[in-house]
Amino acid sequence: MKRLKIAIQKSGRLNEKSVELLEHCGLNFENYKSSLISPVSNFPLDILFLRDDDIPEYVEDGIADLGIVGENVINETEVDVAYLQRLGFGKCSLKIAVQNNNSIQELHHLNGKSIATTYPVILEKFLKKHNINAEIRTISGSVEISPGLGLSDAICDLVSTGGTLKSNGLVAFADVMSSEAVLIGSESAQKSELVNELIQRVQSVLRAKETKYVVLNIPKENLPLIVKLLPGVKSPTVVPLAEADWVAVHTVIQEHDFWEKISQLKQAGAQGIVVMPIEKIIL
Ligand code: PRT
Ligand code: ZN
Repeated sequence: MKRLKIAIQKSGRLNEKSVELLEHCGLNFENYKSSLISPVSNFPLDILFLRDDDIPEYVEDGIADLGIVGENVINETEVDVAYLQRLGFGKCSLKIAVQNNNSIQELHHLNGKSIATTYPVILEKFLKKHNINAEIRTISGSVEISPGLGLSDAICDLVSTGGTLKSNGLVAFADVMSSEAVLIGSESAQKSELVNELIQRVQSVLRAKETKYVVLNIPKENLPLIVKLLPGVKSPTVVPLAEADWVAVHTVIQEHDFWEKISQLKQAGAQGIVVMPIEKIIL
């Protein structure tokens, strides 16, 4: 059987989470920083460790069947690849920023100004879309210092916490794009059964991350109230307790409204609430 190849970042912001995701998919492989390729021992898959900028093209050319990379890199390299799954990590936004108290505060103020960036392709499209005529200065890194050095009037760079902008006396005023890590595939990869198997594993890991397993005790008479609050995977499992008129309810709760749900459950009479992480959810 043909072995698949997946390209992930060798080192950098996406490396650790990419490796972790593949491990949670049950794949066994050595994660030596020195190796460029690592075979998975229990699935017909080889892992290629590359610079993130190279990943979209490797996938477009079919050298790798799959890749994990930020959407910003995909858009910048303008490749033709299939988006197979958003992965929920490596979240950031590409923003335009200027020095504090600058007179540039709205997009149209950028007309006739210069913007330093490592994302000239995305920025050019953005400026065109908004009919802005600004000069793009493509640099290879440390974009945040260019206004201070007098190299440009503004910058267009990735922001996650905002700490870098702040410590360089910059303030963002326009969002160019938001980005997260995605699983991409080559044209042929989408038809492969092995790829589908892998996507399903990835999805079951992601679903599990978004949910918590919850066990709680409740007086039997309050059960209808609780069942309404907890749709669960299908419906909650109800187990009798030694104490008559009490039951234990087993269910899952979504991460996004977790605390809200817990407080509703307490109000509905739930006691002894135990919360556990879920490893996988296979539908
Ligand atoms: O060596 P290689 O080419 O593989 O890596 P790289 O240095 O090009 O990329 P790397 O590891 O820095 O980032 C990989 C990917 O992580 C990016 O392509 C994004 O998809 C994603 N990502 C998420 C980020 C950030 N958050 C981020 N904050 N990439 C870069 N940054 C930088 C940003 O450029 C700025 O310098 O972090 C700084 C801002 O961070 P805050 O937290 O201060 O706002
Ligand atoms: Zn890079």
